[in-house]
Amino acid sequence: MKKSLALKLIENHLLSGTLAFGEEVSLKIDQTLTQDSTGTMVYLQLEAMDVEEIKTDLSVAYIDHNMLQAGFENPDDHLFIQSAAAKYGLVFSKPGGGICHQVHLEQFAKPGITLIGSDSHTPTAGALGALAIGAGGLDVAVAMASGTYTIRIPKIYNIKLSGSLPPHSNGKDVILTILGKLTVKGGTGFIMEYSGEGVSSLSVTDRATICNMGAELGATTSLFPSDENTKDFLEKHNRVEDFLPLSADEDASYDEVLEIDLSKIVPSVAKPHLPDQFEKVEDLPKVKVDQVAIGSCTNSSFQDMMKVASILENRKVHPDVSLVISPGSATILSHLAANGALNTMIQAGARILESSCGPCIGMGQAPKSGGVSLRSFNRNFKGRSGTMDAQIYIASPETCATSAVLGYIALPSELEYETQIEEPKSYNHATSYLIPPVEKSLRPKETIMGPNIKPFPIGKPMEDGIKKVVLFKGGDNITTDDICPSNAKLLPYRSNIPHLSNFAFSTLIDDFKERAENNEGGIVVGGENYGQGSSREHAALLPLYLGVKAVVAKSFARIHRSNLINAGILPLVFENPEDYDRIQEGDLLELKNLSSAISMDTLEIIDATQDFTFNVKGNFTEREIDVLKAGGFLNYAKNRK
Ligand code: MIC
Ligand code: SF4
Repeated sequence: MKKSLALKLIENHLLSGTLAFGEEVSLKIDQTLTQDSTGTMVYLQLEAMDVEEIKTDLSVAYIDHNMLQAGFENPDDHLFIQSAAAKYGLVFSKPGGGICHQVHLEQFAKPGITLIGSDSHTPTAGALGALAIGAGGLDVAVAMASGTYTIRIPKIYNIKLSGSLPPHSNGKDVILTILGKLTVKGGTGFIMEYSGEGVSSLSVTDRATICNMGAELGATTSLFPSDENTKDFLEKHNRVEDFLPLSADEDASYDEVLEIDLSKIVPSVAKPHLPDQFEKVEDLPKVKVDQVAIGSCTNSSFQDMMKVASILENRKVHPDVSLVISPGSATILSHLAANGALNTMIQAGARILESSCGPCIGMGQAPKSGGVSLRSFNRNFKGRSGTMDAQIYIASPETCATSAVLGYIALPSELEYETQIEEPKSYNHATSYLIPPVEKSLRPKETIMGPNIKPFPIGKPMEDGIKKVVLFKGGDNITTDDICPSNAKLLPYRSNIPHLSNFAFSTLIDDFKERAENNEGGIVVGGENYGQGSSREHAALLPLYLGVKAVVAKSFARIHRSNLINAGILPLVFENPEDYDRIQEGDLLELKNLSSAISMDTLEIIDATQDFTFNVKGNFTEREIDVLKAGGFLNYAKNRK
């Protein structure tokens, strides 16, 4: 069989299982990454599993999300992670070093490797031909402990590129176009594999933006071939020895194909409040902007920053606009400082933020009430900016910078600027932010835990039946930001589940915790694509802590489904989506004989309030059944010792 690149990489790392769609396989994992907002859980879990040594070639612990240090909580988390990095022999990337995905691309990711990260945008490294998958914290902890990751082989979606990008378009416009066509659930169950003669016209930077936002399609990962541009990128980052040419077999077979002519890609936006709300900038009515934010793991590369500087050169930010810029890594920031671009930005009136996630995760720079904010980021979920009624648009850095000058969402071609950026021949990596693994004999035995770090909840073995009330019924595309909101006030509590549980579902309802407490736990009902967005396992741990036993939805986002199972919560899918309409909040639902029913094709649920029954599907693998029966992965792992 002619193979796609994705299948070749899976085959190269296959430890057990069959190379066929839907099969559960175990893969060898070469690298892992964590960031601080999910990382504290990863390291608490490593501790709980009594892991002594990690099995990967390289694991990096980044600090890039929680950077405000408004109280002791964040710095305590940073120190805990640093101490865990020392204990387990990881590379530690200090606060200020940059956003995990950008730094990993620059310094560590390589063609042909496998990488698992506790962040949904880990697939950014697919730009270099790495098989890079975002996962819940526990799965990353297990990957570090065992050097393996278990996954069901996804289908492969081929995005066939022809032509080349026009000068005012960015990789961002390509992925916004794809999102407009396929929607935020169009990639669910797929690896997006790019091919075609158009690939060679895209820099690794543009490829990284495209792979990054594959997460917004719900895809397992995204992947580009490794070619001359890959070699050039690695050469400039002083590690050409990591180059390995990689591509799919000619005439490889794919499950789906979408053809994109790059020469037709024009500057575009995603309108509020989802990344698939595509519109060409030329078709937008005049939208006045209050704030423009440029950066994030999607679009904060050297080239992006230089285009922004070129647009701002000898111009001023519009008096009614606040422009904030966060370069993706200390390496980029240092180059901008050395070549004068930083000065250009400052002279134009931009506010320069440190190299971190910042406003992308609501850590500061919330827009004014009802304000319009245009961002070069990847997610525009309602409330994520920190202002519930703000209108967030997403676009390329070029569109953002032009709009910051003109005061409304504008086409980059409205201003003259340098569209061809010359990169440094050799990047001067800001390695002072990276602490290499501590030598084995010198590794500390203990980690350092501040008072804000609370133990995480552990599930109880599954009972034979569930009889619980529907605590909340939500619609389609509920995000993990809805289930566990993140903003400057809450992010410092990522290692404190009891505190965070007060805010479960709080972007949607005010009293979820109260409902859960009054009913001694319960069941949640959702529509399509339940749990899309972030990989944060907190979106499973808060419900676990509050006694949620099952989530019944029309469909689930991949990472969240795994996180629910790891937490011992049943993710069940309506067999007949119309039953969703019948169920009401407050209904008492009953699942009987669960120990045997869980292995069946379909399970029956009785709605005792309305007196009818309906079927749901679990579609669990053997391993998932064992994890659920044990009451979550940690119990399962303990039982197996
Ligand atoms: C995000 O973009 O939502 C985050 C913050 O990076 C998350 C991880 C988190 O919730 O900490 C992600 O994408 O996985
Ligand atoms: Fe950070 Fe935003 Fe990227 Fe998430 S999407 S890793 S918050 S920059």
